[in-house]
Amino acid sequence: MKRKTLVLGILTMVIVAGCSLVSRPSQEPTPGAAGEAVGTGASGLSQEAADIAQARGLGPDDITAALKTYLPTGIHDEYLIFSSGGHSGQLLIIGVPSMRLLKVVGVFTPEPWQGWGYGVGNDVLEQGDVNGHEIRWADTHHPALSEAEGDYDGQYVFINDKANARVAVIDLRDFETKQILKNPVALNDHGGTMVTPNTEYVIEGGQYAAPLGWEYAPIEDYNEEYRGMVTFWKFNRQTGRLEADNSFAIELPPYWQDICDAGKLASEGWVFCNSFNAERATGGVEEGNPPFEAGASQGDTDYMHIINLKKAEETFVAGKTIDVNGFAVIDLQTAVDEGILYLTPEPKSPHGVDITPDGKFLVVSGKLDPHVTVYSFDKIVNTIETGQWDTDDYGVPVLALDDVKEVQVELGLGPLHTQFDDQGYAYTSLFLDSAVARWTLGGDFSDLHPEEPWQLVSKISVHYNIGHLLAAEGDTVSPDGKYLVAMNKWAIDRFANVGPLLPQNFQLIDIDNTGESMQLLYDMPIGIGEPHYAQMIKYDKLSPWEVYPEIGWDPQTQSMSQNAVQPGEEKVVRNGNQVEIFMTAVRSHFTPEHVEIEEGDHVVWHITNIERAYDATHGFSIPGYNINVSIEAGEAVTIEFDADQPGVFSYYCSEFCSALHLEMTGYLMVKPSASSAMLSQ
Ligand code: RUQ
Ligand code: CUA
Repeated sequence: MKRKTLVLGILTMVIVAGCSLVSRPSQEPTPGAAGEAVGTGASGLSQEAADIAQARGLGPDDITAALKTYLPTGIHDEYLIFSSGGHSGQLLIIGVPSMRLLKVVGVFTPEPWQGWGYGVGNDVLEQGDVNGHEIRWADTHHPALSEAEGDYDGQYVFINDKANARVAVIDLRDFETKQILKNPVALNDHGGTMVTPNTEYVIEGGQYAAPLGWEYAPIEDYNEEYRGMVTFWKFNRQTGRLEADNSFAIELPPYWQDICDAGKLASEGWVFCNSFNAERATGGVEEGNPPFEAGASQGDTDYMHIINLKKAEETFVAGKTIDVNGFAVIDLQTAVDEGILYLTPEPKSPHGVDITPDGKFLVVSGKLDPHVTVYSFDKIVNTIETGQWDTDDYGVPVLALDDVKEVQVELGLGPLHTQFDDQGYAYTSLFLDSAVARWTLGGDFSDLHPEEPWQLVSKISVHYNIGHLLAAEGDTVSPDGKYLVAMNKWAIDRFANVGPLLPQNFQLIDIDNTGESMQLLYDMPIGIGEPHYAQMIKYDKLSPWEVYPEIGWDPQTQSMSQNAVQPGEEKVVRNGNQVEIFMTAVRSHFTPEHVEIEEGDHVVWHITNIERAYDATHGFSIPGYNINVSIEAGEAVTIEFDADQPGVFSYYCSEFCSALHLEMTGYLMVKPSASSAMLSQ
């Protein structure tokens, strides 16, 4: 009974406090949800809640955690996570603090609900083909929200495909993929995508060295013929497209460049990438050579790459480039001669570079070193100015670690990635420890916290094997603090067993209570591929459309479609064996409902959803022809196919749009051609 009273008291306290946790959008919760419960029925509800708490053995922390993530119906999340969908080739959108999955955006991979690859988006997917090979999966790693002055601006998000070195552009007005580009220089990437502070460029760093343009060269020629790269894709904010003609790559030594970050504020105009095979190990364990894992980690240090992007841009504009597969590349010698590229040692198989919010310090974690190494951008620039350095085998300047290092901070085992909050703390994922370390920044951040600078403050356990972490706007010039998500690779015992392939585990952590310990709030299983990185943006920075701006809108051009069909203009037009169908969709019918064509016709089918109501989406599917599209209010789509199967095909609306949704159907009648009619007799 005593415990019950305690729980009850805390429950009431946190219920009241909890109301201020989440900023509420304009609409009110539906009656009977939290608003009423707190005001009137508190004692009755709390008694029931206390019973539940007792039955489940929930302590005060559990109850607080539950309340911090609970959102009554109709209440929106304060933040959205844009997460890599891993192998699914998609982009996941998740609300915070509720951790509700809101959408899975089809990017590199067909997505049936959105019709992505089943009638629409095919052109975009084809842009990602490699030498004419259809690639319809992707290993997505790092989404990057577009930025203005180093802050997320909520307009676009980019994401890379590590497996095939591709980048994609998603427009956040309608959350649809607009462009996929295959990197012409490399077959795989990893250090993409990251953006420069005003999204002038989208960065795509390479990974496993190979001859540029994926030419052949024997592995014995590794040092001479194999190369790394980093690509700078020019982004045009007006058109919402990356412009290959205004983009360029830099040839790099074959050190296996890994993850990059763009300088900001103090370091704007520079880009930093770590690498993890300065040893230039070439593997071949079957021939008695050390395996890659040993060969690539035998040295004490690898190389951070320091790139002067301003100078690289000038060099590109001056035309001092070579051509690889039709793409401009600054070769390694030019990069050295023009003062574009510098290296500096970084300890023990590092993974990523993360720049502090003021742009003054760079944090690198060695996976096999219990420290993070903090570099001073000032010291880097000063050292470059002195001209005092050694060079590597390719003549690239190597700045001495002692000249550019600020400090090393011991955090724990297997440090990987670092993010920041608004209180002068950094957070680093510890893969081997399965923990997140909170530590203090120095420099101007020292004033923000009571502790000594550059010091481990606390740790929280996560479950298990954390890869990336993300804090709210935690890689921008103005992080929000509040929430952090641990992107755990392993889940082991956290969820019901669903067989040997387990979901990953996203764990939401409250980091708002600085001074006290971080609190684990919620476990979210991710059962659709292995996400790598994600970013968290304040929801009110986004302004997505509710319906497309005009009836007959083409999402690919974000303008009125030439093929828009207005009500009353529906028709079927034949021109030789080319048949063009102009159709409208509205609750609860398609016009026309009969389409009669001939086997062998080439069909171009335009459909406009003429609705103006929020959420009034119609689907359109034709059996046997692998067609299913989603047509949102105002949208105009065009589908093309060859009518190579005679018969009667009932097309129908595949989105439950109305009470008479089942009646939203029609018949496509494909008359057998004379020859197939003969055959069937
Ligand atoms: S990652 S293994 Cu730690 Cu960003 Cu791709
Ligand atoms: Cu339209 Cu169902």
